[in-house]
Amino acid sequence: MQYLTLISLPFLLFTAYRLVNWTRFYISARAYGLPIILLSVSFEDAWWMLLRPLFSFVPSLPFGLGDWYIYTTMGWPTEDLNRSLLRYGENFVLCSPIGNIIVTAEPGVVDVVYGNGRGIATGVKPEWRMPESQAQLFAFYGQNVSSTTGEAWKRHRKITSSAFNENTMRYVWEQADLQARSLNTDLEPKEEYSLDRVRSSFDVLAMRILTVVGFGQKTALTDIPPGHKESLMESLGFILKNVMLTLLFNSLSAPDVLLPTILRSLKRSVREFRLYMEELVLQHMRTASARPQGATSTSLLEAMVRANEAGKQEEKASGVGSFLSDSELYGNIFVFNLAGYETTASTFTFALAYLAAHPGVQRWVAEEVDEFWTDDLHAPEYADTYPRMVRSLALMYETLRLASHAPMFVRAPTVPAELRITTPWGPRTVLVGTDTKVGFNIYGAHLSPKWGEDVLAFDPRRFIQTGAGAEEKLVIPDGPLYAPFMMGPRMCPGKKFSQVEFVGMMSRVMAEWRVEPVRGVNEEEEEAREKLLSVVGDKVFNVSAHLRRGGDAAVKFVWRKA
Ligand code: HEM
Ligand SMILES: *[C@@H]1O[C@H](CO)[C@@H](O)[C@H](O)[C@H]1NC(C)=O
Ligand SMILES: *[C@@H]1O[C@H](CO)[C@@H](O)[C@H](O)[C@H]1NC(C)=O
Ligand SMILES: *[C@@H]1O[C@H](CO)[C@@H](O)[C@H](O)[C@H]1NC(C)=O
Ligand SMILES: CC(=O)N[C@H]1CO[C@H](CO)[C@@H](O)[C@@H]1O
Repeated sequence: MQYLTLISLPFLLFTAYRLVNWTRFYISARAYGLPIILLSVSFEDAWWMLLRPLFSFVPSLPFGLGDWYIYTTMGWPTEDLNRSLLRYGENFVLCSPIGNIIVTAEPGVVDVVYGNGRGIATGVKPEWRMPESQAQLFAFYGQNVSSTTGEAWKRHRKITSSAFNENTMRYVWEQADLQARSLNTDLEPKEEYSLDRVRSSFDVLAMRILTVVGFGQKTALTDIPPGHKESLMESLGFILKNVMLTLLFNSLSAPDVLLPTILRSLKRSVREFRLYMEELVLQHMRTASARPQGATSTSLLEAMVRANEAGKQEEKASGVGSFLSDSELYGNIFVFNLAGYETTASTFTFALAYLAAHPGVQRWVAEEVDEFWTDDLHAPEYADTYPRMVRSLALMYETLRLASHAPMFVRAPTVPAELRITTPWGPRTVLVGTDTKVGFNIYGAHLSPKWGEDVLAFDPRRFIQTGAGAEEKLVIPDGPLYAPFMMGPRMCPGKKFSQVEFVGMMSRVMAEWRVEPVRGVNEEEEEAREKLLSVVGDKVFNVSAHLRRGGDAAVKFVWRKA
């Protein structure tokens, strides 16, 4: 009996402490005048994230007893879709023992919090920052543009922005076409491709594009040079495929023999990739000083190293200049790969599935492609063509509206901030303390009735405006909020990179292939489309948006030139 007490004492203390916290946060949540969802655990509880899968039965409990479960993961909007928006409105509070999160899909609120930090505060201008805990997730190979906040972040952003220039974009464009052309020999026209298989094919292509543009074509990505055990592509591929494991376990210092095989391989890949980055940065630093000032860079890495060297010179000359340390450079290269890999490949898979289910839209996109993609062996010129591919880009916009990749990103004010917010009882101004966070319900915004009657339909044409001379322009409709790359100073720096990649790759695929749903025995075309759409609609967040049942529906590729 006494032993039992001893064992349960820490547990009781922990529970009591949490209850005190929870009560305190509930009282402050009441002051907001918003609907409150009580959560006994939060996705910020690391221990809960390990236990969570064991509780997957909870949502099926009767009487809505399990409704809270969905909100205990950072990627909840991906599964929730329009539900919370319709049930609680554009703003509500998630109240847990860790703290309060005001969840919003209200355009004005998102604009203040994520946009530019305007807000009527108490004398000091509040800045809405990403909390350290979320930022530090990315600080894996060294601090970097997504792991830092405040002044340090500005220094990172300045150097990294220099990498995403028009010269790089042309490189992305050509690589996207080249990689998509490799499908001409890889795809088997008679075969069925499950959506899972489509995803892994495009994962490979997206990774090739990222590594070639990231490190430069002259680097042999698949060779194993002396001193290495894996190729650059192998080590990076392994890390990215197991990114969650990497983030969680890389710092584990147990001897290798004690680790399970997967963690041992992971440690090896992490070591290898670091070595590659060290070598490449060194190599680029040497060439940076040798090459003339105006010469164009041939990779993201080279562009960053050169901006960095220029920053160092400035520092020497005038005492002020911003540059990054070597480890910070690695950190940024790694985060480009991390942030750019799954997002683009996944968007591509969703887009192809939607096109297969909507042959009319597919013909409409192909019409535009056929006008420009007339050469079997080369992409048309980037600068002339890319801005005119508005239908392909609208296809990407619509795909990202229905299948966004962002989890609930949060921000917290640096000083208590007043926020004008709409409650079920009308608009009011609330004071948001520094221990409260605001999170963006991206699916709520993208699937809001503000988009109109056809909000749930897949229709890229909603982003196209036709002018008097029949010229088409990409326009985001007025009224609803659309922000798949977020907004404001911290918005995705890879936005254009991914758009150019998507349009380049999609255009080549559409120029050569038609994609159709696979029909089961005795299945009507309409049934096959419905089935495809129901599989595409069932998403779950796991680093990016994934299909829960991607093996249950398939497409086939029909060679258009046959
Ligand atoms: C469909 C493709 C993509 C989508 C939907 C997407 C979306 C996003 C979103 C929502 C964020 C968070 C912004 C915030 O916290 O406010 C982000 C950050 C970021 N993205 Fe992307 N992204 C995509 C592709 C890419 C690509 C291709 C790259 C690089 C080549 C990239 C690099 C980054 C980086 C470095 C950050 C962190 C920036 C910072 O914290 O300052 N992304 N992205
Ligand atoms: C109680 O709240 C504080 C924040 O005010 C938080 O740092 C702490 O982790 C919470 N305690 C527990 C047990 O969750
Ligand atoms: C919300 O989404 C569901 C399916 O996800 C749909 O059936 C329903 O009509 C939507 N409601 C509104 C108001 O858009
Ligand atoms: C997320 O993906 C990883 C690797 O792709 C997989 O091992 C893991 O089981 C997935 N997690 C969930 C919750 O689906
Ligand atoms: C400004 C900053 O945070 N710099 C860090 C960069 O990363 C290295 C290694 O992780 C740290 O030692 C620096 O402090």
